[in-house]
Order: sequence, then C-alpha cells, then structure tokens
Amino acid sequence: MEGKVIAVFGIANHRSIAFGISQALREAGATLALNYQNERMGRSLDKIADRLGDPWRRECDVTSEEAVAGFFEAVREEFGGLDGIVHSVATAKREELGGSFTETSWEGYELAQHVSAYSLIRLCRHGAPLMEGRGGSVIAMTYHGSVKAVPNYNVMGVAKAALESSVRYLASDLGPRGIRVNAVSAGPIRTLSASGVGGFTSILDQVAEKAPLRRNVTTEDVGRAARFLLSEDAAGITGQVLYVDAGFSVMGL
Ligand code: 1JT
Repeated sequence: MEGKVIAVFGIANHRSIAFGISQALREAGATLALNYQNERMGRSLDKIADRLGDPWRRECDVTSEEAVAGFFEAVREEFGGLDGIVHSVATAKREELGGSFTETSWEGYELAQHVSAYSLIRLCRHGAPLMEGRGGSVIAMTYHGSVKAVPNYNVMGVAKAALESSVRYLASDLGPRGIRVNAVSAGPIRTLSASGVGGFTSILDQVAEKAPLRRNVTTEDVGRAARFLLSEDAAGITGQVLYVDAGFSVMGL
C-alpha cells in the first residue's frame, strides 16, 4: 500500500473498527487521511493519533454535504488525489436498538439511514473525482442483521440493507471509472457503539460458541480483510459483501 492515500471515516477510539483498519493500512505503508465528527471527537482522536503515526486529520460530519465537500477539497490540496475510502460510520437511537421493531419512529429511521447508509453515497460523490484514473477502492462496514432478522438490531438492519444495496449500485456506477466498491460484514465486536447495546456480552458469547472458528473476530481480523479489498490483490472484486465473522453466518442452526 506504499504511496497510496486512504481516507478513513469513523475512528472514535482505539477500539474502533476503523482504527484496526487504519493500523493494518499503515503497517503496509499507506498514508492516512482521517475524519472526526466534531471538536470533542477530534480531541479523543488526538490522544491515539501517535499510534497511527500522527496522520493528517480534519473535522467532517458525514451528514453535511458542505463538510464532506470541504473534507475532500482539503485532501486534494494536501495529497493531490486519493486511492481509497473507508466508511465505518453508523448511528441509531439507543431506544431503537432493542424493543419492538414495529415501534420504529420516522426520526429514528431517518437518522439511521442518513448517518449509516446515505453517507456512503455522499462520500463516493465527493471522493470519486479524486480517485479518477488511480484505480480507487471504497469499502463500507456492515453486519449480517441486514439480511436476517437479528433480535434487537432492528432499524440498523434496515440501514445496513440499504448500505449493502448502495454498495452494488455504486459499484455499477463507478466501475467504468475504475473505482471498486465493496462491503465487509464483520461479526460482533465490542466497540464504543456496541457498548450501548444491552446484552452485547451474551451476543459475543453465543457467536464464540457457535461459529466454525469458535471465537469472535477482532478489529485486526477485519483490518487485514479490509486492507485486502483496498489493495491491488482485490483488483477484480467489486460490489461484494465479504464476511469476516469466524464463519458464524454459514451455520443453519
Ligand atoms: C451501531 C451499533 C451499528 C452497534 C452495531 C452496529 N453494527 C453492528 N453493531 C453491533 C451489534 C449490535 C447489535 C447486535 C449485533 C451487533 C450501536 C450504535 C448505533 C450503530 O444484535 C445482535 C444490537
């Protein structure tokens, strides 16, 4: 990944999936451009930035068209172009990750869709011009609750279904410009987001018991798979969802 510039969206702390991906990319010699959502998240990113070689970073709320345009303009000024984008951003109201799916509010649905799914389209719209003619690669993080009804995942499952479908449409749209778009479907990982989910420990234990590999996945596992999709080794792969879940999703019972 030497000489490649990759924009990574979604590092909240050292437990973040985006942090694991960033470390894997850096180990392979990539140059990183990171976002943070707001000033507070910027300060928490400052504390772990040294572990990623103090990379270039800029505030960018993915729900703002202007902020995303500004981020990629700044990347163009700093690096002159871009080779990849990592989308590892999602939000849902806590009360909607649990309880009755039928009670999902429009506000909660809209928020989950905007932050977790539509934002990928926005990143591609503004990022694709910087990747033109460089064989760009985009990845987005997803979860199996997009294709199966997983208790409590609720509104996020619908947002991830939209995200995975968007990956296919973006792959179709951007393929002729030499840009690949894929998703990585990770097994459950204890991140800051997941810590707000009731019963998450039990979810992790059930996966470790039932998955073919008899363990949970780590951000390092996900990081290496993500790096593969961002690299030339995956030059023939686009529009796919690659499962990194210790095999859990292939089990029938
Ligand atoms: C969000 C959260 C997106 C948790 C997420 C997520 N994608 C995966 N997880 C972990 C998870 C959560 C549940 C689950 C399995 C995995 C929380 C904040 C909003 C975004 O249920 C089996 C509920």
